[in-house]
Amino acid sequence: MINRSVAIVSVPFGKGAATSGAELGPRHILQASGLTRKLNELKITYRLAQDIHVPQYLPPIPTVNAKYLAEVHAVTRQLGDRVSEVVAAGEFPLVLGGDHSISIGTIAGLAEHYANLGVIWFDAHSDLNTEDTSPSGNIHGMSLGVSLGRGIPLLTKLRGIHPKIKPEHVAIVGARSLDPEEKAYIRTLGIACYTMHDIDRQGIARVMDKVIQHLRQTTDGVHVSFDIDCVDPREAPGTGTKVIGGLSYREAHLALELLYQSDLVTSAEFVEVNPNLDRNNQTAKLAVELIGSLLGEQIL
Ligand code: 5AB
Ligand code: MN
Ligand code: MN
Ligand code: MN
Repeated sequence: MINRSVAIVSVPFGKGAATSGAELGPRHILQASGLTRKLNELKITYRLAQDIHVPQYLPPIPTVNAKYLAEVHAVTRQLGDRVSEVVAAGEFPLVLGGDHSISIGTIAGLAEHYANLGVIWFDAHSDLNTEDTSPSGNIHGMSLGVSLGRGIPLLTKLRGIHPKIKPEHVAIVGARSLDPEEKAYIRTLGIACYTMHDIDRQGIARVMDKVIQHLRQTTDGVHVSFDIDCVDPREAPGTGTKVIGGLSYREAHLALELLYQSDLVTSAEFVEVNPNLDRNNQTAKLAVELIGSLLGEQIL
């Protein structure tokens, strides 16, 4: 996978989340925590694509229960265009968030190139709410649902492909905080959801082997959507929706190392790093290390 050149797309947007600060994520991951230094060490060629422009003010779009819909729409529409261009140029898109609502744009751009896109959703949550089921109205809790064609039409119809992905091509890894309607939806659609219980019981290596084996047989590309809150808050304190009992430092690395070895991954995004809540840049540094593992860094 890393015989391709990487195009880094920064998305300084945080209005899809309840706590502001995720908009500072890309800058901290790139500057303070040295992502480009890491890529140089790994001898990976890369370029910084133009940042996504985040509008200061947009007239609100009336909604039932979706905060900052106009802003999320403007950002995800642009991001879809950008990601699609990157793939068309033969590059590997590496998207830096930003809150997890941006995934709507990333996946919209990818869907144009992959009819059967696989998505590995590393997250403490499942992000399958709709306006009607969301307890918060925050769109970062709806983004996987939107990509599956569920929810706000303005977002589900982005770039005219509907739905972008199929439930049988999704694997959620690290879940431990699901809302009642999310659970029901996962069960009804039979979405593969490897909870922390499954990881405790089977081990992360076996879980990842299953995910890889399944997606290898059924998909034509695999996107890794990595919400840093899948990692335990002890290792990743700098994020807005922390849930105890997450992936350990080594489990997170091993999962991504195994994905590198699988040679399946065709794009990735790292989201929900919030520097305002971080301690000594610990979480941004972790994100850089994890990107390293996904792109081929090895201990020996
Ligand atoms: B994140 C919650 N399910 O919908 C909601 O961090 C949390 O992108 C969503 O995974 C968390 O508000 C969204 C309670
Ligand atoms: Mn998320
Ligand atoms: Mn989450
Ligand atoms: Mn979060």
